[in-house]
Amino acid sequence: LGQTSIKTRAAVAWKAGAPLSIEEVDLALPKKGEVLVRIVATGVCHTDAYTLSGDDPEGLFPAILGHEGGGIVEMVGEGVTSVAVGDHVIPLYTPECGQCKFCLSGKTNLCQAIRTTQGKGLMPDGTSRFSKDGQTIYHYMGTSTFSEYTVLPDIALAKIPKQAPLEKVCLLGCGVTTGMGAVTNAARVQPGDTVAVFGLGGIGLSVILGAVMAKAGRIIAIDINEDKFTIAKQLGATDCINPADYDKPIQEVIVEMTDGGVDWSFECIGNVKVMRSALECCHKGWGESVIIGVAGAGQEISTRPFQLVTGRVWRGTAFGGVKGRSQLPEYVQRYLDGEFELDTFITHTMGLEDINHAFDLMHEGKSIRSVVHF
Ligand code: NAD
Ligand code: AHE
Ligand code: ZN
Ligand code: ZN
Repeated sequence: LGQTSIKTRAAVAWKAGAPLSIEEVDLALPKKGEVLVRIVATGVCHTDAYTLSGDDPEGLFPAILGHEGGGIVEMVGEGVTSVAVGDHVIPLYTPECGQCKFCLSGKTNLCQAIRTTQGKGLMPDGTSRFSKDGQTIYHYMGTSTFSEYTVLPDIALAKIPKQAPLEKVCLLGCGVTTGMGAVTNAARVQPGDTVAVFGLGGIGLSVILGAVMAKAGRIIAIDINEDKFTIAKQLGATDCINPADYDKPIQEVIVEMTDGGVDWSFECIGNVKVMRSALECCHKGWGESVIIGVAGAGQEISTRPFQLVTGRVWRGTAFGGVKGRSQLPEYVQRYLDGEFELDTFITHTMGLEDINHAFDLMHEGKSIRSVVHF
């Protein structure tokens, strides 16, 4: 009684470039409008590695990373009515307040209700719930799923069916939804369309999954790591190519392969040079390129404006354009209905104590997704 905080086991990023440190930290109980969630499982996304590397201009330390989780509501703060203790939830780094200009626009999933404080590693009231020996530890992407317990605003929780296995559908908290959503929301892939996918990690492979569901005619998968081609083909890629095998720019190769270019391309790496190739492999007059990859601080994209003058379109997307609270539960239901599977993406599982291994596997190109079980 009168308790104001709990202890939780978490992987702490004390500084850029250093391994995460598994320790017990303090977590203040949820305040007004907030919810305490027990994370059951979390995927490790390249964006976690990107921020840990120090390349993220918004990166803050010390922080508890992680944004691809699944969990169970343990306690609700004052005024919370949208979720209750025992509900199964997916944390949302793109929340949905339903009331801001962005939510009401009908044009975007980028709710801005709490974006400013979220980018500062803080809860909407401007403070952190995490600390260790009195020192503040920052939240990350509003989710901090690399902690057994975490606190989120209720607008950042999607309530999902209890029969959905959290250790699988956690991937819908970022990677798989991002790729699938990009195909239908950012692009509008039509039956028979030709698609190019640059980068065959969790995101690119999910784009392939989405493109197959959209009945794309040809799906060209591009990676410098040919080990990724097996799963890409298994998911439905029709052509797998390695830019290192050609002595000319990969965009020229693709334009020749496709009688003028692709209808849609997706950059799923975060490499600004590849972003250019992805744009320039698009068909003159109508081809559109979607940027999904996140590039490091100071990086900029470039191309000849002529590429756009002649009808190619450059666009981008976060979380596949999916509105978390109103639309993510449908993705979970589609998974439960057997429309797609997630096991192909989960190449490794481990306990929290081995989370640094997940980062090693990612950097070595050996994993698609590692899922950490608490
Ligand atoms: P990943 O590390 O699992 O996969 C990246 C893939 O790109 C790897 O297979 C790698 O071999 C390949 N690659 C690297 N350099 C390449 C090159 N020059 N040419 C061809 N292939 C190359 O990463 P991921 O988790 O799939 O994430 C991919 C990107 O998407 C990251 O930048 C991540 O931050 C970003 N992301 C964005 C969103 C969003 O909402 N926009 C969501 C999730 C992830
Ligand atoms: N902090 C980076 C931007 C990182 C970024 O673009 N994140 C994506 C999600 S990546 C998930 O794996 C996103 O949601 N972007 C929209 C937003 O509001 O952050 C930087 O460059 O500052
Ligand atoms: Zn992610
Ligand atoms: Zn909003």
